[in-house]
Amino acid sequence: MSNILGELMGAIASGGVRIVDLTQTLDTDTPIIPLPEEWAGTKPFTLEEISRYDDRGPAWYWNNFACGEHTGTHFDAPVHWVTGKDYENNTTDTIEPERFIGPAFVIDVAGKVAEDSDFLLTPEYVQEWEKEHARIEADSWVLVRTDWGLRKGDDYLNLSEDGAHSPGFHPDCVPFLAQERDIKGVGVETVGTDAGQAFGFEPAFPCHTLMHGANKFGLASLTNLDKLPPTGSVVIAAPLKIIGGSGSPLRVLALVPGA
Ligand code: 23J
Ligand code: MN
Repeated sequence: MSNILGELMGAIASGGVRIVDLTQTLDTDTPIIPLPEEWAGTKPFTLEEISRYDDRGPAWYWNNFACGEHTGTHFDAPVHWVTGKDYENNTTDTIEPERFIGPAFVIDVAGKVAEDSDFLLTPEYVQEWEKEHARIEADSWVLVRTDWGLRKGDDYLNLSEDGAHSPGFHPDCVPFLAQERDIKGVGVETVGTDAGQAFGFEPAFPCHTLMHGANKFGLASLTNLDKLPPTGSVVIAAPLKIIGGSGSPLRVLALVPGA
């Protein structure tokens, strides 16, 4: 094994590099995105036992599962949005695998979100964060820590009569991250990468519209972002190789420098 990979394996074995799982468990009550009724909705996750060491299969246990591509902790490919539909290699089966791995820049807005469920990350806020930490690198994952992943039950979607109330990106922040910083994509703890009220923004769903319009990715329903340092970790987020896939549930892993 080459030195660099041998050193990495040694560091993982010794705790010098820790693996943090940024994935929520897929369960039958995993929240799915609520869309206004005029639009088709996604299937929730379901699990159906095929056999469990019984007369249906004496020595083996297995299940069928079903869900939408955008269920639970999942990946958004550029083809998911109409603005990203004409890029080459824009589907889960054609994105080059090197693109799934990159350094993570973790912006903590949990305090702001505790005061205001509709908090929107602005380019000014990101630039203040950069002054304190580091400039966001090209081809990086920008992860927004909101502690939303700690919410349980109805508090997660946080639905009111006027729609969901959950944090997201200000429309001006997305071109800043996509063009000025040329990131790989964004990752959030909420059910989707756009704020709960983003159906009414200009443009509607600005993160989907402008991130995928710039051939970038999204990661939704992440958790454990509170376990990551602001800079210095590496995130691996490789979706299932669904033919023509617009996204998929996936396991998202962070490699974090240990003590
Ligand atoms: C379809 C329509 C609107 C949205 C979404 C999907 C998602 O958030 C998603 O999971 O990509 S906002
Ligand atoms: Mn999605």
